[in-house]
Amino acid sequence: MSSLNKFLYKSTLPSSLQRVILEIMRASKYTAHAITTEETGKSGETNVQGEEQLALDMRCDEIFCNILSESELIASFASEEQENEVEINGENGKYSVAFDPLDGSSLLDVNGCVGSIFGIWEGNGFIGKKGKDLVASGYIQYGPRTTAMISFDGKTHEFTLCEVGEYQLTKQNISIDSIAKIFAIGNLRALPERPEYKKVLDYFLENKNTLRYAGGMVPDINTILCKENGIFTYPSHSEYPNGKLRLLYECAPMAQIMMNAGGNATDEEGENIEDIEIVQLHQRTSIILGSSSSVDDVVDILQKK
Ligand code: AHM
Ligand code: MG
Repeated sequence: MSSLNKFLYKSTLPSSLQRVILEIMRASKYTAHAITTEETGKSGETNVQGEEQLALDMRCDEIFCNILSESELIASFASEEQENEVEINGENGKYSVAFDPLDGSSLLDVNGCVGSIFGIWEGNGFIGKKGKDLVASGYIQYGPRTTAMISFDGKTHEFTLCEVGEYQLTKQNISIDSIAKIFAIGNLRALPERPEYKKVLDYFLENKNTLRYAGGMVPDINTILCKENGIFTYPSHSEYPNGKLRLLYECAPMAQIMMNAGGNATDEEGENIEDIEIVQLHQRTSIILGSSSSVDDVVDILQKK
């Protein structure tokens, strides 16, 4: 067994990037504690996207912001909970970090799994960058256990938070099959207006695929990586004409994590998520992600209409 610290130390990552990853993982420990111990009620505030914020959305955002603000390595950060990016050391910093401090918070009141997602880019700021420019990415799942998938250098690894408060390596070089047996089909509200999405559902049913849908992007994608096959779909519809999930905070990091495990991630038109340019901090995209050959099949069905 190797601790995250030792694993990073033995990697080829620059020590500055190792330190940024460790700072994010430090924030995740406070976040895990806050989720287990603090109130799950509403805050009375709404975020930039007009969504009602829970007190924990704000608390977890504060944890990430406070920890990243202390680091001399951070040029800027951007949070899904905030309208604008925050410059910390500007051009004197080395990395910019985008994060969703508490993804899937609508699952908190039912004690469902939630997560944090992050992506690290070199330099100052995010606009004009792409998912393929990420130097590291990851997510943390706060479930019965706290686990993390961290991706860099073309590989994705799982770590588990142990009793003594240290992340230990639990799975190295995750690799998923090209054909999905598990499916997580999001946004079924699109079905009445998108018959081609109904065909995607029929395709999974006809292939006798197994439904595993948690309703949170982190646990749904974590299932695919842990079971080493599967597909997650979240297409657009009239309520979310460009899809619901955000490119910067959710889809670009998740795409890198999945691609580094041998999977694929595209939008519903088949464009690679990692090739989509970030033109706005809160830009949304549709996403089809997971076992590569199944991603191709779903895009084909959606495109034939
Ligand atoms: P959030 O960032 O506001 O929590 O929204 C993202 C979440 C994802 O975790 C999940 O896949 C999706 O929203 C589910 O949304 P819905 O239940 O509206 O289909
Ligand atoms: Mg989110």
